[in-house]
Amino acid sequence: MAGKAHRLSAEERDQLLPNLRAVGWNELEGRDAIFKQFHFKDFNRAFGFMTRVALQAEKLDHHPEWFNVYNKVQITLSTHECAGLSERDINLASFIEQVAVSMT
Ligand code: H2B
Repeated sequence: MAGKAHRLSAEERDQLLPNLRAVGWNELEGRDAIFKQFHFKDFNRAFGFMTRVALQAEKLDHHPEWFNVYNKVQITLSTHECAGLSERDINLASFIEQVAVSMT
């Protein structure tokens, strides 16, 4: 991972978050993180999605917080290194969206 993560500035948020908001990502209350819940047809789809995200997360060395029950996957993204939202979260969320679209 090149460079140190920094918390996104207000200007960076204005620029980077609208696209993610438009597809259902929201900022958490009381914590500098973004959240989205996904629904799939069944557990196989949900876990296939998680597997693809997991491999990319490991490659990026940037990992989601997530919770799965059957066909539901809840994901929270935040960067421990800067205790808040960084560009790494935006990039991982964009990747997650691509995978989700291909799994539905
Ligand atoms: N994931 C997330 N979400 N934030 C981090 O700061 C982070 C991570 N740091 N995965 C990585 C691993 C770090 O612990 C290693 C040592 O680079």
